[in-house]
Amino acid sequence: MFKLESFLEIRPEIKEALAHKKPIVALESTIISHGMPYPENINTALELEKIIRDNGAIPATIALIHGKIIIGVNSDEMEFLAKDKSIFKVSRMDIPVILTRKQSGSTTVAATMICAKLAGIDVFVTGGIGGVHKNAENTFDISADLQELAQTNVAVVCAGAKAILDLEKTIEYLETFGVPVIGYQTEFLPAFYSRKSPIKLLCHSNSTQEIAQIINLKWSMGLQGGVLICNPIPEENSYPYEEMELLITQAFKQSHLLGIKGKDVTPFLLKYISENSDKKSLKANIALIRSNALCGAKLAFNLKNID
Ligand code: PSU
Ligand code: MN
Repeated sequence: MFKLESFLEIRPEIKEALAHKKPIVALESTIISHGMPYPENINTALELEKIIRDNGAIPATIALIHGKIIIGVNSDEMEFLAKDKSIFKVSRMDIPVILTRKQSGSTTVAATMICAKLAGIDVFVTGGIGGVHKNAENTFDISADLQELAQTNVAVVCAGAKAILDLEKTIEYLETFGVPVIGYQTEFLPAFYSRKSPIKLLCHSNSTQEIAQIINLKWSMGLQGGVLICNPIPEENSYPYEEMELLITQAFKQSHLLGIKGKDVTPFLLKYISENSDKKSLKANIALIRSNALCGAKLAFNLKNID
C-alpha cells in the first residue's frame, strides 16, 4: 500500500517548525542544478537560507534525492545538486518516475509547489517562474508551472517572468485560471532583469501584511490554487527591458535553429543569455532572488500572524 512517509522526508528542524506553526519558506532546486553555474549556485543557495533565517523564518530547500522528496536538503546534498551533471530537472510529470527509479532531481516551480504542499509549507521563494513561451500558438510550449499555480495552494514569490516568455499570454493564462498576480511595490509586471515590463497589473500592494490577508482569505474561502507575488529586482541591479529583449530574441532564434524542444527549452535559453552577457545576468539573478527571499520571509511571518 502507498505510504507517503516512504517517499517524503521532512528534516527535523522543519518538522519542529511545522509542529509549532513557525514561518517556513520553501526554496526550489532547479535554479541550483540548471539555473546557475558552480560555484555561484551553491553560494547563492546557502545565502538564501541565511537571509530567510535572519528574517525570522526557517528555510526549506526542496529536491528529490535517491528516490525521496527531501524537505530541507543539507549542505552535502546541496553540493551534490550544484555539481552533479546527472541531476534531472523534475516537474510535475517527472516526480513519480524519478521516485520509482530512486533517482535524484532538482525541482522546478511546479514540482516544488507540489512538495511544499505535501509537507504543509505555504510560502515558496524562487527567481522567475515558467510561463507561456513565445510562438506558443505553434509549439504549445506552456510551462507546467502555470497549471500548478492554478491548482496548488502555495504562495509563490518571484521577480516576474523572463522575457524569454510571452509575458502578455502568461498573464492572460493566469487570469483565465484565476491566479491572483500581485505586484509588490509595483504597478507593472516585473520582467526579471528589469523592474518593469509594459504590462500593467490589476493588483498591487505595498504591504506583505495585506498580501498575507489576501492569500489567507482565498484559501479560507476554499478557492483552490496559488497566489503569485511579483517583487521587482532591486534598482541598482536591473537592466532596461529593451536591452534584455534583444539578447533574448537572439537566444530564442538560436533555440529554434537547433531544434531545442520540451523541457530543454528553458535551460537552453537561460544558459544562452547567461553566457552572452558576461556575468551581468548572473549578478542580476543573484540580486533578485536575495530580495525575493527577504520578501518571502516577511510574507511567511505575516501569514502565521493574521489578526
Ligand atoms: N525561469 C528562470 N530561471 C529558472 C527557471 C525559469 O528565470 O531557473 C526554472 C524554474 O525552475 C522553472 C522552470 O520552474 O525553469 C520552468 O521550466 P519549464 O519552462 O520547462 O516548465
Ligand atoms: Mn516547456
